[in-house]
This record gives sequence, C-alpha cells and structure tokens, in this order.
Amino acid sequence: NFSLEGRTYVVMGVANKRSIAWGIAKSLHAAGARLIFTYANDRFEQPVKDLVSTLEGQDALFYECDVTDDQAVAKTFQEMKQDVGTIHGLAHCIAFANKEDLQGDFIDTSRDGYLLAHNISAYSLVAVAREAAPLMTDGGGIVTMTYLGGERVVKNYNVMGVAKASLDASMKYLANDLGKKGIRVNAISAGPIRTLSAKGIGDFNSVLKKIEEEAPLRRTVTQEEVGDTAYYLLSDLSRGVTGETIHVDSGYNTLG
Ligand code: 0WD
Repeated sequence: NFSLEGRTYVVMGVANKRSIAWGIAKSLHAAGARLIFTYANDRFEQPVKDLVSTLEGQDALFYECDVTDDQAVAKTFQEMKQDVGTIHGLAHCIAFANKEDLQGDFIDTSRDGYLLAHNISAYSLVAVAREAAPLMTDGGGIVTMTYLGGERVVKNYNVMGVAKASLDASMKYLANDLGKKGIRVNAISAGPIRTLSAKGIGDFNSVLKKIEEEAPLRRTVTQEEVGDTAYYLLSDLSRGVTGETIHVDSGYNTLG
C-alpha cells in the first residue's frame, strides 16, 4: 500500500500554478498526504493559499521561510514541530540567480552573484535538511530539484549550473549523513519547463524547442510528471533508493 494517507509532507517553493513545486503538491495530495507549504515572503502568501484552496479536502499549513536566513529556517521548523510533531518528507524546489548571470559568459559572474546563487540554490538544502531531520522521527524522504546544467555545460545556465553541481554533491553527502536515521535524500533532474524562474534564463524558448526536436520522447516534460516521480521518491516505493538523481527529461540526458 503506497498511499500517503496519514503522512505529512513539506513543499517549499510554490510561486504559482506553473511551479514545479505545485506539480509535486498535486501528486502528493492525490496520494492522500497532508501538506505543509513554505514561501519566501508575504508576497507569495495569498497566491499560495488561493492555489491550495483548489485541492479538495486538503487541510494544509503555511509558513513564511526565507531560506537565506538561518533563524527563519530554524523558527519555521520549530513552529512546525509544535503544530504537527512529525513530518514524513520534504520537497525542496528553490533556486535563484541574478538575471545578468544567466546569459553571456560564465567567466563574467561576479563574486556576489556566485555566492547568491549558491546560497539560495545549494546551501539552502543543507540548512533545511538540518532543521527538518529532527521532525522526521519515522524516517522519510527529502527530494530536491536539479538540472542537467550541473553535470555538463549548458548555454546560458552558467552560475546556476555550478550551483546545481554543488547541490548534487550536497544531496549525496546529506544522504550519507541522514541514512542512519532512515532518511533518504534524492534529486530529480527535470527537463526544461516554462516557469517563473525559467523566464530568467537567456533564450529559454530555443532550449524547449531543442527538447521537442531531439529528446527520445520528442516532447518536453510537465510539472505533473515531475510530481509523480517526487511521489515515488517520497513514498516507500523507493525505500531502497538514496543519494540518487532521477532524470525526468524525456531522455534528453542520454544523448551524446
Ligand atoms: O525548467 C525548469 N523550470 C527547471 C527547474 C528545470 C530543472 C530544475 N528546476 C528547478 C529550479 O532550479 C528550482 O530549484 O526546480 C526548482 C523549482 O523551480 P521552478 O518551479 O522552475 O520555479 P518557480 O516557480 O519560480 O519557483 C522557485 C521558488 C519560488 O517560490 P516561493 O513561492 O517559495 O518563493 O524558489 C523560491 C521562489 O520565490 N525562492 C526562495 N524561497 C525561499 N527563500 C528564495 C528564498 N530566499 N529565493 C527564491
């Protein structure tokens, strides 16, 4: 029985209905999970609450959590502990880089731009895992979102590719640390999907077009397809899997 009935999952990074985090939320909701949402600042509070109100029978909780602020992260999970006690998993769907660093040459990345991208997109997983793990008293799963640009050079992805490489390695070290507590940590490498964050990447339309022409499935992937893989990684279906990256990308990564 792989229902998530009676389990509670934290979803971080819903900005709007196009967010990958929203695709994950829908899959977990369909499997019967209770959901907790965190958003970066109060600008996202009402939009996220409005979206969640469309999930029938969902008794969700909401917390503001800017992942660049250690105290805010600690406070979020302390409050969560008081409110729900145990959580069974978490989806980390957060990244950011300055727009000027997502075009042109990587070599021109400023120190500040480099640190900002790594702070929000990679270190945040470490900070969040450290605070979330004590709430995962029954064991559980953590899943983060990565991209091919961390494995190889992808035009315009630049500093975000380097941050994803750091995120990928962090995921594996966290999997090793938390495995003894029965907590699994994995990543999904999604193919390009049109979202708010993707708007910042130079010439994103031609990236989508290339997938439609060349990927084995000859189409791009959807938030819902990523969501179903997250459901697999956060459920007992994947109980032997940790430190792994699953590509949900129409097979594009297999091309030479
Ligand atoms: O093609 C794509 N869209 C792909 C995205 C392909 C492969 C991977 N990904 C990754 C992204 O790099 C990111 O890690 O998926 C993850 C989710 O990205 P998304 O769904 O494309 O983007 P978006 O809908 O813009 O969500 C990004 C979230 C926003 O949500 P909330 O509502 O929580 O603020 O990251 C958030 C951003 O605001 N975010 C932060 N959250 C907390 N603290 C912060 C912050 N400091 N900065 C950005």
